[in-house]
Amino acid sequence: MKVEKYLLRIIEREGAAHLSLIDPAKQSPEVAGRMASSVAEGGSDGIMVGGSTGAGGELLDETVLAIKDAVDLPVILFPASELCISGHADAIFFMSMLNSADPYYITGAQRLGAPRVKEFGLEAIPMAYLVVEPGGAAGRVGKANLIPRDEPELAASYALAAQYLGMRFIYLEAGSGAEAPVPVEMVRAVRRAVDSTLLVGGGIRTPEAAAERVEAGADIVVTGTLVEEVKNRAERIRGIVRAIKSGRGASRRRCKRSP
Ligand code: 1GP
Repeated sequence: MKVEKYLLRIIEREGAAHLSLIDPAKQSPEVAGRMASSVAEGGSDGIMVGGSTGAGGELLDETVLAIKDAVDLPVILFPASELCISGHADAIFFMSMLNSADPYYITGAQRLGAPRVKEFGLEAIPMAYLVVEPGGAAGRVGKANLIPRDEPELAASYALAAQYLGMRFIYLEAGSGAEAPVPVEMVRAVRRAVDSTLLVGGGIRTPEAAAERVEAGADIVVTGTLVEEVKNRAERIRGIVRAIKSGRGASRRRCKRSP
């Protein structure tokens, strides 16, 4: 089954999905494989591989292969540039940072990477990447005109533009390790504006924070820093997964999407 369809099916049946982010630059492929096993044990629905450091080449290939050896979950590339593409992954978030000040991050890297995506036969999932304050490394590297935390309607306008441009997924990113995740009010404003599949990530560390954002309309919660924690990794992920799949979010999505 295609990865996009797999994710949509989980969202429809379980109310929301959880993705774990592994940055290939932060550990050996072998350790990445072990991390993947414990997030799978915690109930994560898939693994995103990438990071602002832009690891590519052999390290990326070996990391993807180690993860695929360790778990039966889809591996989705989350590339910082055209150099971060591996033919061993199952899919790629083919993303454009719509609020970047640098055209390279909007269409430049995409132009350079597209032929490789085709050559590898990767499933490309079109995604708008919107970076919200504080933005972290993603905001700095991508030269983002950060969306202020108190301007939910600005995020909603970008999201609507993304939908009209044909992007089926929209990622609201506060930056890895952000002190506070994307505000709930902003998630709600974006959900009101679009029907797209909505991802939220950056600074989500607790089941409550994750569940609040799903209740506000997020379809997919992404956690990265939590995955890097050595202690109780599976339990911490399990707490988040349970919270997003059992709350009001679950019934909300089921009601909205059932025929
Ligand atoms: C970063 O949104 C992701 O792109 C994950 O953020 O590391 O804070 O979970 P965290």
